[in-house]
Amino acid sequence: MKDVLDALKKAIEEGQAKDAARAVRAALDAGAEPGAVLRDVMVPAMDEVGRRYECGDYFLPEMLISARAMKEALALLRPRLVATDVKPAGTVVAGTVKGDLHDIGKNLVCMLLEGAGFEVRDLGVDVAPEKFVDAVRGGGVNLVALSALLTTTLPNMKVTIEQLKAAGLRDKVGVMVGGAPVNDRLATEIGADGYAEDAAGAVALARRLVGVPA
Ligand code: B1M
Repeated sequence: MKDVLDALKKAIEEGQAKDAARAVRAALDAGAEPGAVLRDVMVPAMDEVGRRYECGDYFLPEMLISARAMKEALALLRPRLVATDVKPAGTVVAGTVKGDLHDIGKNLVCMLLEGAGFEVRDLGVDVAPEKFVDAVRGGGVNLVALSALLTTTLPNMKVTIEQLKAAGLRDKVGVMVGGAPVNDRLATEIGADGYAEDAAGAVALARRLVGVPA
């Protein structure tokens, strides 16, 4: 099993999508637990890609092909992560904020929320505040989940919350925020209802915000 998981990590780090897919299938066939594969192998592989980018070993194209490999591997885990017989817990409108194209973490949060019984309306990436407002105005929404990976796009979380307020909708929904540069303090400062560090934490937070027992 260790060889398979090492091969998966290497394939994501080096952007070999086919090898990554092959390794995920092999790991699942050998009985690996999908959550552990994600947490212990795939997420650290993307962290390593970020580290290589930061120190100048990788450039944008390498980051991009690693992201593609990660997404292919994630697609194979998806059926296992979202398999659920949990009662509907509420509806979440999710998206990566305006100016930000990072969606792997947001997709993961959406998958685990679905797996926990939430209906998820994923608005995608580079989502303008008005789009979040329109989605909430449409009705039936309990939570808004905002993701941001860039320090430069963090302010758009605040703008989105302010636009919800201006539209008179802020009190009707819980707002949760997350992404690598986000923290508890920022969440409080911008008027969000909570911050989660990772996708599993996002599920726990979402349950708390809608009053569903963990
Ligand atoms: Co970008 N990028 N990137 N990038 N990229 C980072 C984020 C960076 C940290 C890399 C680095 O320098 N080390 C850096 C940001 C620095 C900063 O602002 N602090 C960076 C940069 C600078 C950039 C560009 C500006 C580069 C450039 O153009 N010069 C550019 C910006 C483009 C844009 O968005 N406008 C850019 C582009 C890209 C790609 C397109 C090539 C690609 C994204 C592809 C895609 O997502 N479809 C990419 C990638 C892959 C990364 C890294 C390497 C990996 C991100 C990732 O997918 N991680 C990243 C470095 C890193 O994070 N270590 C980096 C895996 C994922 C599972 O984790 O997304 O953190 P993460 O999600 C976690 C938690 O954060 C949390 O749960 C998730 C699962 O546990 N979470 C939430 C996320 N959202 C949440 C919401 C919640 C709760 C929890 O509630 C609502």
